[in-house]
Amino acid sequence: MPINYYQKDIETMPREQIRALQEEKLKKQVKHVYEHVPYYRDLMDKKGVKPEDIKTLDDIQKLPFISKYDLRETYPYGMLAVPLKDCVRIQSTSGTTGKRVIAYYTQHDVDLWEECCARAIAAVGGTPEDVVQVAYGYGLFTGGPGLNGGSHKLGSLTLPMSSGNTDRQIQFIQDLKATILCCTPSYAAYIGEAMKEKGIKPEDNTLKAGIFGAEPWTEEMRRDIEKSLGIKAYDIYGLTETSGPGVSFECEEQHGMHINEDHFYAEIIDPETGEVLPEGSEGELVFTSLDKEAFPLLRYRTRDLCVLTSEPCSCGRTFIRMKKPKGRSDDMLIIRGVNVFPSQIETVLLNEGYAPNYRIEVDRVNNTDTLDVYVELTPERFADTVSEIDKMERELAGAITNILGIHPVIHLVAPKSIQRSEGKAVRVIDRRKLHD
Ligand code: DLL
Repeated sequence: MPINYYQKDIETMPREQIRALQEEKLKKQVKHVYEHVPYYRDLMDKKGVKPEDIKTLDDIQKLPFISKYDLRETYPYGMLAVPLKDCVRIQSTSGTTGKRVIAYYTQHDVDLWEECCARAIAAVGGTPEDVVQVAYGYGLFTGGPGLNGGSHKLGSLTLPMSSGNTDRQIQFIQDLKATILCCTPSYAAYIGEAMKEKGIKPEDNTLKAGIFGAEPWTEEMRRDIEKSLGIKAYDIYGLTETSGPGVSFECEEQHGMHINEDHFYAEIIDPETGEVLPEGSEGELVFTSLDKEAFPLLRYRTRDLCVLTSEPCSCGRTFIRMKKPKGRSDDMLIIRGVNVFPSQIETVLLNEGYAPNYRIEVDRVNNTDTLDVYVELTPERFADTVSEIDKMERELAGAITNILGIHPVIHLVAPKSIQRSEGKAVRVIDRRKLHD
């Protein structure tokens, strides 16, 4: 099968040319931001750097970072770099961790974003022959609008389902013969589970691929979804601050996500010191939007922890790849002094044969952190007697202790007792924050 691209010339450009293109765009972008965003101009002035000082890509390191703090400070219009009349759209984050981030788009910015999403759909084999079911939320969240626009650009038949109403999702997959499903991985797992309950076998649906992102998910979760839906499951990454989904996407090789480097320049930094780390090191991802007009963030700190590689990929795409992000640095739990990512617990649960329906609760009792993991029994992992359940709980606690080095309390609970997610799953409840 020939490799499917949306914009082959750009996606397979020699790396020197990509870097030359980035350099040229960066210089223009810094000037644009300096001239139109007084807040960032002040940050640059305080650092003693002028647009003329940015002559090469490496000079980017002279520029100040931007973080969520700055976006809150400048809410709602302070980062806007064009007159409001030139904007045609806003999108926004959910604002669960504070004030919402509002992202603005000119028509050029919407086109650029949708092109990135079209590349992602093409990379999983998408063509105008495909029926793309978009089950990410629509509205302020970027998931639905982004993949919707990408599918249009590609010329595929687009089903703008939004998230939720799982029975209808399954009915449309069946009746309209959807071939590509786009939603969060946790919702994909839920749709797979619901299909099974309806007696629909994985081979009985027409889906061939899924494009799943917006939350961290493990390789074990990928295999689980692939099995339950009978598809190949691909990762897609992005954030509202940089446009939305499509900053990077997986190709059929599935060895990391190719970053759309003609639009975004990526750096990995030490989250403590801000120092730029060499390729291959794990650190915080930082993005610079090279040609967005309305909301062009320079050196935006994502808080996502990740590794970059520019080793050639056999798909022919030359864009640098990022590994699956481990999660945001602020998703990391510190429990009894040990760093714990929820994804580590997910890996153990799925490897031990449980389904990806779990909840992690952290608390502090008598000055000691407690870790409780609630996991559902499944038809495959089931026990009737208390002693059997005790044994399974002890075994699972042992498996998690081996990986994390701290001992959790496991609660095996009835099938279907943990709430399913139709969007981004909320799996962690940290009650220590409530006490503080
Ligand atoms: O989640 C954009 C998106 C929509 C991406 C649909 C992919 C698919 P936000 O709501 O602003 O935007 O959240 C962005 O979600 O900083 C990561 O922490 C996390 N995230 C997004 N994609 C992935 C992924 C959208 N593939 C934040 N793996 C980011 C892990 C992801 N984390």
